[in-house]
Formats: sequence, structure tokens, C-alpha cells
Amino acid sequence: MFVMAVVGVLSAAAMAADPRITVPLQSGWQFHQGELIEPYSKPVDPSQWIAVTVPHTWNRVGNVGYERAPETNHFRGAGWYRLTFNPPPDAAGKRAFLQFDGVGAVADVWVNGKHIGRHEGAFSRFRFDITAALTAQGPNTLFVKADNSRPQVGSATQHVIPLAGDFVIFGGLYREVSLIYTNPVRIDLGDFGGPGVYGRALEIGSNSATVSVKSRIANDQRASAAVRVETTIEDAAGNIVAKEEKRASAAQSAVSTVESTLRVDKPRLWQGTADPYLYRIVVSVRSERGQLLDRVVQPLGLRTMKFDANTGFSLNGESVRLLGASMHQDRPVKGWALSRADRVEDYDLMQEMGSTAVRLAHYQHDQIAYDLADARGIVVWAEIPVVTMVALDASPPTDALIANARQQLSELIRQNYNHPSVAMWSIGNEVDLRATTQNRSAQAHELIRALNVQAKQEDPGRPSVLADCCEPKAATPGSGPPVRETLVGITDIVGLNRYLGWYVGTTADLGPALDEAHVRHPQVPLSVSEYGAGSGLTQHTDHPLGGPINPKGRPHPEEFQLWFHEDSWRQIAARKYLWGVFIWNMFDFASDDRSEGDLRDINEKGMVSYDRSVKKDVFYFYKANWNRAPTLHLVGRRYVDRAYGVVDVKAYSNAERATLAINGHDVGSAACSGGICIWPGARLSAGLNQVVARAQHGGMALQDSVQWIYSGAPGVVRIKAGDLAGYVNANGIRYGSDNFFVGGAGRGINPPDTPTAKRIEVSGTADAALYDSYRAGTFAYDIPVPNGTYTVTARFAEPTAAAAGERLFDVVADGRVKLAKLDVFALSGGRLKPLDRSFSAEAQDGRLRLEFRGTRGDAVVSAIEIVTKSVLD
Ligand code: GCB
Repeated sequence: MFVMAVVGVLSAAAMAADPRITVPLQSGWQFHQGELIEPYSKPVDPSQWIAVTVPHTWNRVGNVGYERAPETNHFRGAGWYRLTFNPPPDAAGKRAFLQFDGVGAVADVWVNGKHIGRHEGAFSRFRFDITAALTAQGPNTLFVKADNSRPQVGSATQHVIPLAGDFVIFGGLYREVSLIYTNPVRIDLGDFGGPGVYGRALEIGSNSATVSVKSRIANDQRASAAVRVETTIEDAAGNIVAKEEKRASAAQSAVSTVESTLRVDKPRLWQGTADPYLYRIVVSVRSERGQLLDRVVQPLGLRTMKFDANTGFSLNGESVRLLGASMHQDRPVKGWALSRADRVEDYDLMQEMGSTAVRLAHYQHDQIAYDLADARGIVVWAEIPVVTMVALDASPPTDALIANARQQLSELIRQNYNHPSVAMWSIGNEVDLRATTQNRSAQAHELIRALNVQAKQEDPGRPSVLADCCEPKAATPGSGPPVRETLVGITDIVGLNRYLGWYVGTTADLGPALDEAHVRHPQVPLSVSEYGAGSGLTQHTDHPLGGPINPKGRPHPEEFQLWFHEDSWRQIAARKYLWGVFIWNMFDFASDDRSEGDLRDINEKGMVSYDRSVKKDVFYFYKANWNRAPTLHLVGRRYVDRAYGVVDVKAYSNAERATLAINGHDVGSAACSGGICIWPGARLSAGLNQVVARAQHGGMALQDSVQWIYSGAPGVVRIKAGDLAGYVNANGIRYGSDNFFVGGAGRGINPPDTPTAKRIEVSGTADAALYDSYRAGTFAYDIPVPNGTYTVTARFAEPTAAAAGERLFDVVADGRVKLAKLDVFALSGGRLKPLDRSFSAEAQDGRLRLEFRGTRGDAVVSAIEIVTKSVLD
């Protein structure tokens, strides 16, 4: 028989010290992707298996660049794992448990050919008692089938939450697996993966705190056992500050609960990031004669948290706004198989940005994530993956799905009950979204109500929460009742997912939308649980409002993300009733089938890139606003090859003022307001420009620099009107993104989400792309150029008119009408045909002003080229 490496066995000394033996199962695994027919009962063909170490996932999703890397693996289905192991020599007489910290997404487990059990749900820890299936004289063979099939009728995941979501469910044993040996009388390991010990502060005063600790004692002996349950609380230095011993009789083949109430004098509180002080609960179970049978250690943080609909959040009686972002649990190549070091780096980055809270979206994360939050004082929004859909079709959720959601909720709460960082339990994300489109809000309601009741039963001490996406719009007169009922009001507190200025509306709509919700639900404490915008780090614009953004496509200029967050944060910051704010998202993450920004299969709304190597400029915007540590960051370090010689230079800083120098020449000092310092209209020289910002803050001298190249010719400006990104034609002529405009609106001849097959283009030119965007309305351009005479060429293509005479407009320069009653349709011979017109114009006071005035309908222009006469002649 094919026998694999035998896992390590703990020393007798280690066993004596700890009555519980934990053996991590990391190496020696064999893996096979795809279906196998009863592999656990037949000899295994070694050629079908590869050696892997656990944590492991077979999926590889999300990469840098427009195209999928050849190593990409989107496979959704079954993966098999096989391991042979020997029990430790002293395990005789012990109970053996297999512990999985997380398997994507449904796990079936066999030991020595016997089916031990199945677990449904990709995120929670689970354990099986495998004592009866083990042979003491090894080797024992373990088979695990992990199945991450897409949820659909007939698949292994059809009744398993989440049924939807834009994040990838990575398949496999992506978290740790271990064998745990215990005495037959032990602290229970069968409580939804929980620790079996649950501590809760009943009262916290300045002189003392009262803590209740409930311990579940399991007994697999043939008779009841008399035990002594010793519960202690230790301070961070390991001193015992409270102790209680209880005698109990642990009933045979049952679980008995022992509750202790302890008093901690002069408690030191868990004060968030200011002082995340942790005690420890230690429960030791001993036999009557004092032999140590089992011991469990859990964190304890003493704190009170309150949420108020008008004043927001308070920690230990002090008002603080929870600031942070959401995060998923993946990275390039590794997928979900993260290491502790990865998690530490993620928390470091969050804290550098100034976060005091995190939304661990959209599911239960590994214990390391909650441990780090405890230790660093980061307040956690914890949640289960009831995401968007509660059924696969228009019928109500199945009983199996409801049971699965309930199971995952019990697992989340019991496994994380003792973490002081966890502030709330979330039971749904945007469940009103699909309810809206399929008119099934009643079904979402029923499930959410049931989960809410359960969350309160599991943990009366923490509020329930949900993330709402789609509050009903007030019914318009004559259109009947609103199509959906609100979910707001079911849970104690609420988060609002609002993508105003990205998926819908404009950023300016955000504040009013929040106020509307606040007025509609005056009793409900509200937060912003999601807002965000994508960013392609190789895509840039000189003006974020130059053209329409295509949220589900390309490009996503990095500067648009900055504008989005600057404008959104201003409005959020001003609304003191919000208890918290969670940016979507802290990190770019794998998202199947997105082709957005400059990436493939990535949701790029992160503050930091998928591989964590780039802190985007937006990261520093929040750092300047959220972190008190002195910060100065020049914006635009990736926009190196500049389209224009005159730029508004921007820095993010929490200093009061900053100064700027370009190539050693002083540009001046700028006030920094809301974290933003701006030097408008700074001039670049031809070639390489060294841009340096300096500031003094908190007794520190701050400096940051970027290098920009300007290779344009003096006195030549080319603008692609209505375009966010700019354009280089086949001859290498570069048009910058729309810029220097006053008024009007940027548009494309194809609305942003037009499918490729339906896209139209301008005909009769070799340079059709130059005419595929336009600015419309009554507007002007104030183009900064040296005084002098210029040849202006304006390029047009009628975007929408169906006949000559439908659109007429004047083009005015230096106060004179240069093109009168221009009828692009008539002059170009129809719609979507190019028309170029040139004229001379004077620049005065350092600018050339062009005005476009509609006389019938809106004026339009697709591109503008101005070239100084002296260069031309
Ligand atoms: C949402 C979802 C989140 C998505 C996000 C997006 O509303 O809650 O899971 O990733 O939008 O970026 O589209």
C-alpha cells in the first residue's frame, strides 16, 4: 500500500504539561482535483495525486493585467485530500477529534474507510469525534472531499450560504487541520466548533467587574464523573486576579454546564486601540483527586459598547466613531490559504491607515483575524454569509438553507463569543437587493427575522446588524406601492451599503441619502457599511469629472477613486449620527469574471493592491484624516508621464500647511484642509520634473517627492473632450483626458455598459476613437498657455441628432464668434461622422478661452487641439 509521511508525535513531556494533545496535520497530504469514485475504499493510484501541504487551495484567481495568467484555476467542484497518520503512542484511552479550521465549501470526511461526517459551510471551524474509527496501531488513513461547486440545483452547495456574492469561494483545506486528543472527561469540543468556555462581563464598574464564565463539561466515560472545575482570570502578566472552584458531577455520555461568577477588582478596561488590555480566562477541569483532565484558555476584554441613533458609538462611555474598511481573506496565488504573517501584515496596513474598526466581510474569518483585533483594539463587525440571495429561484428559502444559515450563525457566535473586539453579529448583506429585483422581499424578511431572534438568543449582550443595500424609494404617485419592504428595523443596528457616484447617482447624493435613512428610521443607529470605487493603477486622469466612469469596465483612473473618496468622506465625516464607516474595501480581492480597471478577476476597490505591495494614493487620504501620526504624501506617483504641462499638484497631509518645489523652484505654501493640500496650476518643465513637498507637523519635518515626465511641446495642448483617460492615436499623437473645462458634461457615444457587439463608432476617419467621446452643454475651456496666437482645431461628430438643424451652436474665442451656428450633422453629412474646424485665437493673461454656446440644443465637441503659431510657422 502507498503510505505517506507520518505526522509528528508529541513528546511525553509536552503531554504531561497539557492534558490536551494537539497535532497539526500540515505535511504529508496528497491531493486530487476532480471526482473520484469511492477512493476511500479502493487502493489509490499514486499517479492521480500530488503532494501538498495544508493550508491549501486548488483555486488560483485574480491576476495583474488584462488577461488571465496561464496558472489561473477557476475550477469549482470536488477536490480530494488523503493523509496517513499514526496516533501518538500515549493516545491510548483518549478521545480523538479531527479539527478543521475551515474547508471550502462542503467537507465529507472518512477515516479508515468509514464516513465520519459532513460539514456544510466554507468558513467555520468544525470537529468530528473519530475515536471509534481509529486503529491504535496505525497507520490510519484520512480522506477528505472538499466541494466548492457553484450553488445551483443539484450541486453540493445548493442549500449552503452564500448563494451569491462577487467573491470567489476558494476550494480545499484552506485553513489548518489538526488532531486533538483529550481525556474522556473534558471541556466540550462538540459545541458548534466553539471553545466550550464562554465568558461574559455582567457588570463593569471602576472598582470591580463581575464576569460569568460558563464551561461545558463532556463525559464519555461509562459512568458519571465527579470533577472540580477551576475557573481563573489572569491579567496580561499571568497573575491570577480572580478564581473560583466548583465541584460538579459530569453526567455520563452528556454535556453538563458549570457556571462561575468571578469578581475582578479595579478592572483595566479594553480601550480599543488606545489600550487593548486583555485578561485571560483559564478553565481547568480536575478529577476529584486533583488530576488535571483538561484546560482551555480564552481571551477576556472588559468593555462596554453602546450604539445610539443620534450620537453614534461609545466605548466605555466615551464617544468614538468607528473608522475602517471591510476585508476579505485572499491574496494572489495563495488564495484563501493565508498564513499568520499575511494576517499580521493586513492588520499593520489597516492600522497604518488609521483604522479603529474592521468589517470582516462577508463571513467568518480565521481565529487569527479576531485574535489580532483583540490584541490591537480593533472593533470588529462579524458576519455570516447570507449574501444577496436567500433562494436559488423565486421560491422561498428551503428548510435546508435556513438550517444551514442557522448553523453558520451558531458557529460564528460560539466560536467568537469570547473576543472582546467583536461588537456585533451581522446576519445579512444586501439581502434586499435580489429581493428587489425578484420581488421576494417577504422571504428575505422571514429569514432575517428568524436569524435575528437566534442571534439575540445566542448572545443577548451584542447587537445584531445587517448591511442594507436598497431602501425602498418612496412610491411615486400613481405608480402603486413600493416594490420592496425595508429590512431596516429588524436588527438592532444597521449598515448602509451605498455606492453613490459609482454604481448609481453621484457622490453628492450620498449625504442626502444617509439623511433620508436617518429621518426614516430615527430610532435605528446607522453606519455606512460599504462605499467605494475601483482604481486601475496604470490608468490616470487629469480631471476625475472629465467623462463618465464605467463602473463595470475600464478604465478606472486612480484619480477618480481619490475624488470619490474625498467627496464621500467629507459628507460622512459631517454626519455625527453615524456610528461607523467601513470603506469597501481595504484590499483588492478575487472576484470572478470582472474585467475592470487594468485587472482581470479582481475587485479593485481596495485601499491597497491585491498583493499588498501598493498602498494606493487613497490610502494616504484616509491616513491623513484618520491617523494622528504625521503624514505627508504627494498624490500621483504612478501618473508619471503627464499629458499636460500645467497641473494641479495635490498632497495628503495632516499638517496645517505644506510647501511645494518643482525642480528646486518654490511653488508656494498651501493650506491643508480636510487632509488635502493643493497647488493649482503648477508648471512642469519639458523632461523630468522633481516634485518635492515639505511640511512640519508634530515636531517632525516631513517630505515626499515624485518624479514626473512632461514630454509635450510648449504651446501645444491636445484634449480629448468627454474622456476620463485620454488617448494616443496610431501616429503617436497624444490627447490628454478632458481638462480645463468649465461646465458641460462628458459623455461617450457608447454609454459605459454597452456590450461590445452593440458598440457604435464614428465612420469616415482612420481615427474613430478620437471622436468617441464628447463634452455637451453650454461650456467653456480655459486652457493655460503662454500669451500669443494659436491655431485651434476643434473636432466634432454629431452624437445623437437625427437631422440637420437639430443642433446648432457657436464656438467663441478671444471674445469673437469663430464658428457660427455650427451644424455638425449638416456639415459632416450625418450622425457619427467627423468634422474638423480650425481657426486662429489669441491667448491673454496666460490662458486661451474657448466657449461653446448652444443656440439650438447643446453644444458638443469631441477633441480640441491648440498649437502656437510660432511652433506651426
Ligand atoms: C456590494 C457587495 C460587495 C461587493 C461590492 C462591489 O454591494 O456587498 O460584496 O463586492 O458591492 O464592489 O460591487
